Amino acid sequence: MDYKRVLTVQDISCVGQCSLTVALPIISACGVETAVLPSAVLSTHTAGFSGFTFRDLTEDMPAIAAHWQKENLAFDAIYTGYLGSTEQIDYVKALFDTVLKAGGVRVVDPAMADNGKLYPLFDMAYVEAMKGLCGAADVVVPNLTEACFLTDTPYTEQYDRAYIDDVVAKLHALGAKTVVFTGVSFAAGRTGVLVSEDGAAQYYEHPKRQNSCHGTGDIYASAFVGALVRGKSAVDAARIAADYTVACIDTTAKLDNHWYGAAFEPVLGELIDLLK
Ligand code: PXL
Repeated sequence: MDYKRVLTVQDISCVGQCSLTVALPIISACGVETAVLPSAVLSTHTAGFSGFTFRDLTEDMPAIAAHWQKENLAFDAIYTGYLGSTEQIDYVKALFDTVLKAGGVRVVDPAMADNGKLYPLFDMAYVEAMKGLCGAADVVVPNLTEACFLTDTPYTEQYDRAYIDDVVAKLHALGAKTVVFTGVSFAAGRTGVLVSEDGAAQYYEHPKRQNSCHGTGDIYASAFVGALVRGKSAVDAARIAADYTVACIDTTAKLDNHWYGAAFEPVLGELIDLLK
């Protein structure tokens, strides 16, 4: 039986339906063993709650990695998301060299910004370090804001295909082999994902929902990783993740006042079906 093991490195937001509380169930539902390395522990995510706690786990990382090496533990893929510090990025890069199996895949979601702005705890030093991590990745999964920060491109919501192609070329120039660019919209009411690899780009368009939910970037990247590790191509995994994310947004729209995240659990069965 083909049974793969992924390591995901991102924070635990205890409440908020993002990062590890999303990645662990989604990748597991894809039939893939999911090991975790928490980058930080927060009482909630940082988008909309105030007064959240934050414990940076950078100091624990070298000993955890050393133990895994001693135990000869290795992973078929490493997927990174929201990290706890700029210093931590070097430890994460080292994991690519020490605990990734030969031929294993490195997926970096530079989860640090949205809607033209960095998330509250990040600064430009973090952006600079994230450029290096993206350069070491096989696949990067940025949204438009993250892609702009990573490529020093002015952020705008009024753009054309030439603007997107230029940003994609700059992301490849950082070193990323495959770019899975989310939330790319060329027409009102439509959005989509552009996958660029091996010199060719494919665009998968789907309806843009009125309700935007927090945490959909993490849902998307987690479903993408699960599908990729299950053997789908990057383009097919990008489509599956998009269809699943839209289903999560639609499920959330039926709820009253569920503002802090997306209800991804009721439609996990749809993701499993999409993988068949
Ligand atoms: O969804 C990305 C994310 C992850 N983790 C934390 C966050 C956010 C976005 O705001 O605050 C702690």
